Amino acid sequence: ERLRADLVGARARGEFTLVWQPVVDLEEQRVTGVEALVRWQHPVFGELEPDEFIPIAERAGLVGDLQRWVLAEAMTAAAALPEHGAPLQLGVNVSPVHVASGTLVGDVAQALQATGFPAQRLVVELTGTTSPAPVPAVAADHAALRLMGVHLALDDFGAGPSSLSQLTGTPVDVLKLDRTFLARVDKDRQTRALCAAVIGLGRDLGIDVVAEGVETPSQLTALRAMGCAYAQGFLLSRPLTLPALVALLDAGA
Ligand code: G
Ligand code: G
Ligand code: NA
Repeated sequence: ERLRADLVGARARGEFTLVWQPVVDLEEQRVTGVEALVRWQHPVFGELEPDEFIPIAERAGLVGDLQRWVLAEAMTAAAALPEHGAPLQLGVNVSPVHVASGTLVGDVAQALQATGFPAQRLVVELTGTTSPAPVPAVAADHAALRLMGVHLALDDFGAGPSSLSQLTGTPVDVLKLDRTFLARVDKDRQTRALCAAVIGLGRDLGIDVVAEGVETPSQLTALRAMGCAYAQGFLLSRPLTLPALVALLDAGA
């Protein structure tokens, strides 16, 4: 298929780019982190979103190569971001297929070493929605990453096959509350109760909770009322180009 063939040389041709979405501390009202999101500038089809090409890369055995580029590029760029206050945390998404391939730990270690980026500022975001049941090798990977000082986040928490049992394996540092909950957090009691429960669980377990996909002021109000510490979403900021992110940080966000 066309995209699959084009993916093979895309990295070498410099067609991948990153955009950056701020993570906001709701109490301090400032940006404390950024999530790096990959884009593919396809020569014919224009900008493609990861949902359109990560699955193809996974099936073609190319996701490790793509991910190594993302890790190095994200850390290089994040290391050079302006600091106003505490250094930003950097979130990088990893594909479950990459985790299962067994090279993730080595790839992260290599990128940390090559870029000099502090492991403590890296947050590896693991998607639960597509991952198979965690196998021991995967749990060992997670433990190895944490030993290196890297933080782990469970992405899209609460959606798909993600489950509470994920919290009994390797400790995680961050739960990212899936944006499908946010869409209704200010609309119905059941959703509000679920969000409050996840936020409370995070507090009890010492895990930071980030609400994803905040789009309206009323959603933000509901989250604040529940004591949610961090949020991400179009209301706070869309994913930005690097220059736009730098401008936002310099403006004292
Ligand atoms: O903005 P958005 O279309 O970027 O992202 C869609 C999905 O693609 C998200 O669920 C995100 O987790 C995933 N994604 C974004 N960037 C990367 C990446 O660098 N690697 C992997 N494996 N997934 C990513
Ligand atoms: O968490 P994941 O890595 O699954 O999320 C990243 C994806 O979510 C990207 O596609 C990004 O563009 C998208 N996204 C970020 N904020 C919002 C939002 O407020 N609303 C919606 N619908 N999507 C968002
Ligand atoms: Na993510």
